[in-house]
Amino acid sequence: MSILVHLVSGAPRPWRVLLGFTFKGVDYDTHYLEASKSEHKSDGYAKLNPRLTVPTVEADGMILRDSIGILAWMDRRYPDKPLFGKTADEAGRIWQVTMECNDYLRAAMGKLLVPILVKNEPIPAEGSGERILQQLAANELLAEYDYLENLLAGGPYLCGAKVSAADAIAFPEIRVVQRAMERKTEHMDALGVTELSTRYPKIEAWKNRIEALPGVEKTMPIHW
Ligand SMILES: N[C@@H](CCC(=O)N[C@@H](CS)C(=O)NCC(=O)O)C(=O)O
Repeated sequence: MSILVHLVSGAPRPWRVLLGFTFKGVDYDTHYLEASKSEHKSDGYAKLNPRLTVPTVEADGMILRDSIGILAWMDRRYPDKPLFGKTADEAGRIWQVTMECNDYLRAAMGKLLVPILVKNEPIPAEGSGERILQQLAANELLAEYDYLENLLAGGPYLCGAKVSAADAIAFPEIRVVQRAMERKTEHMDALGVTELSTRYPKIEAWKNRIEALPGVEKTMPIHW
């Protein structure tokens, strides 16, 4: 089967899909769209994905356009190395953490980093409304880090001994936060988002563990 993933470099949701294929050892091709040129808003792309979002996956005539839907599809299509577990209990646990990372980690990360990393806004003045909002977003993100650090007390991956869909959802978010810390150090420091690698040693070890898995290097954003 030939698999083509349409994506934007560094966008977390398509990155999930690349990681899913990678964890399973399934080959895929990529088609990078330039968000700065609105290539994902073109008429041609709209035919594939009327929501004009990434990812979209084409697989032998099948077109899929939701990252979690695509992970669920690939788990049935390629049942080896399941992403959503084998037993009912495993599936329940993995879906729960997957959706928590999708709903809470993703939201906290977006709220904090869109102004800083995407809109390139300066550090807001101390006491300003914007500064208070960014501080609240930073606190939300750190609460999600606390949660993940606790989860990782239970095993090398978020849902235990084996890599799962939950790791595919969380990893891109955590890597983008690291990117923000490297590129916007002063801004992140001002909000108290500092030294995450020493404050959260289990998350740091997990991140390195995922990065060391075969094929993960190929999933990294091409513009980084
Ligand atoms: N529910 C969809 C959401 C896809 C989505 O919003 N992707 C973002 C990138 S991470 C996107 O395409 N943003 C561009 C835009 O909305 O213009 C999924 O999980 O695949």
